[in-house]
Amino acid sequence: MHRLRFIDSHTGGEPTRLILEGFPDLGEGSLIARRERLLRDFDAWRRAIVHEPRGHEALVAAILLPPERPESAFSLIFLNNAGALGMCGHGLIGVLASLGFLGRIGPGRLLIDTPAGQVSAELQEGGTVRFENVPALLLREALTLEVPALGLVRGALAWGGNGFFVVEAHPFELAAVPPATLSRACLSIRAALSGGGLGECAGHPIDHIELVERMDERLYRNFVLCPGGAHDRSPCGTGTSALLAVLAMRGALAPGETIRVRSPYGSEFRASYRIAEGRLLPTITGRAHVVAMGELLIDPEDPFAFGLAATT
Ligand code: PYC
Repeated sequence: MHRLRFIDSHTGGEPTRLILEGFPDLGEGSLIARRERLLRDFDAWRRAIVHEPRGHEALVAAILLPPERPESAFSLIFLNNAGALGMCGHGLIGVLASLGFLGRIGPGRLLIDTPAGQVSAELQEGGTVRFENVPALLLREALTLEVPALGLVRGALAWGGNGFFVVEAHPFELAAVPPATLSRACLSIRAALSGGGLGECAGHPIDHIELVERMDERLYRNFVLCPGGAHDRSPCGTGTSALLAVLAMRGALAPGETIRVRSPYGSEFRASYRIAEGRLLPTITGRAHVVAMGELLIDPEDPFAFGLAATT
């Protein structure tokens, strides 16, 4: 029997499962090399953790690893139902709240390595976490796509630790449309994007679709479809970072100004950015709650030990 020690949290409704102990050794090398090794040699473990019967489509797992850089406290590799992420904002907030709950970290700024780069994060009162993300980038401005059954949608390709098509012109009032309808629309947008050869831009996979609606001058609502077909229950930290890059390049938000971004379930992140050495550095603040902890048991005799194939 394999045993994995875990702690679960949610950040504005989006779940994070932090794996503390028991994951197979990923060996030496960069975090990107270790993430590749994980997906090549230990993908069954990802499925065991994330998929049914232990997980579900929206779950993001974070594997806690030793730091890659000497000044960092630890490293994280984020896994979802489709593979691995570059960074995960809601996941990082969940990880810090969970480590705080366990007494393994206290208040104060920590540096953390992720495959997308080094981030800094600070645990505040009551599970609130503020982090400065990897640099966000606008990859392609003013992209208009013809999408079957939706018509023309317009947006921009941007990077916030993952690749996003940030769609600002679309036919939806986001709060009035059920998530299943928005998910179907995002799948059509993603198909049109890859059909147009835009599934990747400047070496970055564009595998998240983010519908955005401006509610007032400093408040946005979003809906993010993740690579495995689940939608983010939180306002999506990397998606909010990508949105900041779009707003900054358009001159719609100055450094230091704060916006709020609201998820389909009403949870919010606060977001702003600074410019350092020509790079746009997003700061995101959100809150997580711990919901469970214990051991995942993986019985090699169990036909579904490594996840239901139907959810892969
Ligand atoms: O918060 O960055 C995020 C995120 C990415 C995918 C799901 N959540």
